[in-house]
Amino acid sequence: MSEILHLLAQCVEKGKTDKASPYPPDLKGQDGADELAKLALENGISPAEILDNALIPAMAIVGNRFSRKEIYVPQMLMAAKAMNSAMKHLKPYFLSGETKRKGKFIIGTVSGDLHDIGKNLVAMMIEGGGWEVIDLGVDVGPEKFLKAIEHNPDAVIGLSALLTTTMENMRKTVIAIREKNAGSKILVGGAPVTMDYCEKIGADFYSPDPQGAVNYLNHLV
Ligand code: B1M
Repeated sequence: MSEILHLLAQCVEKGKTDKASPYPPDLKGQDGADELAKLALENGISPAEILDNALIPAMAIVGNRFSRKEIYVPQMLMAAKAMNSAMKHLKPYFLSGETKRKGKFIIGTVSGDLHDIGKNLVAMMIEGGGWEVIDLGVDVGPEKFLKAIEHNPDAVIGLSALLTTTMENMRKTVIAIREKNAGSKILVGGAPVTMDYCEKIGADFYSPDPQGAVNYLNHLV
């Protein structure tokens, strides 16, 4: 791997967004993900190579550390922030269609539920895993999911719920999606959700954490 990609991966792993960022202290004053992604493109490294050989593997390392409880939400958010500062240089290439992504992922927190911290982490990790993410936000009713699926029929759907009371809305959303789009793949998650519940409501997969969600999506392509 080129030295630039190696340094870029290290910045994402450690959450170093740009040169001005004082975090982490051991990289203070050094280029961050922002400058290194720009430098990589200037050196002729393709956006796909930057994504596949630096950003995705670095985010996978971060996701696995989070799953093993070796790091916590703040470190993961810093890593995602660093990845986003690199992604802003790559996005124009993906949006122009010059570079392909693995697929589309529609995510939202189900209706009645305003919790979005976990949902945002999942969205960031999946975007970091090379997918285009369509984030519908919080308190998303079945109709809004169906509209998004209508525009993106091949997308994988992700439902998040943090309240025992809104788990019922997750079930209703799965039923509504199944009625209109029987073939859609539906991933569910959130603190009160379990694999048992996932099976009971007819969703395809449950992941307790973002990395499991990324692994599931990757196994579909
Ligand atoms: Co609320 N809240 N909250 N809350 N809140 C909980 C969830 C609660 C457990 C606190 C408690 O009582 N101990 C409790 C739920 C009890 C229950 O039903 N079992 C609760 C309650 C009761 C409420 C209110 C009803 C309180 C009230 O008003 N009386 C109210 C409801 C509002 C509503 O949604 N309609 C409410 C409001 C709020 C705030 C707005 C103040 C705020 C949310 C801010 C926000 O999200 N922007 C809030 C918060 C912050 C929490 C706690 C403290 C933290 C949740 C969180 O962000 N965790 C929470 C208690 C706790 O967990 N300690 C609590 C960190 C986050 C990274 O974890 O979201 O679990 P989590 O996501 C994980 C995994 O679950 C997974 O990956 C993430 C990373 O590992 N995951 C997925 C999540 N979605 C996934 C989707 C996937 C795959 C994996 O695939 C699609």
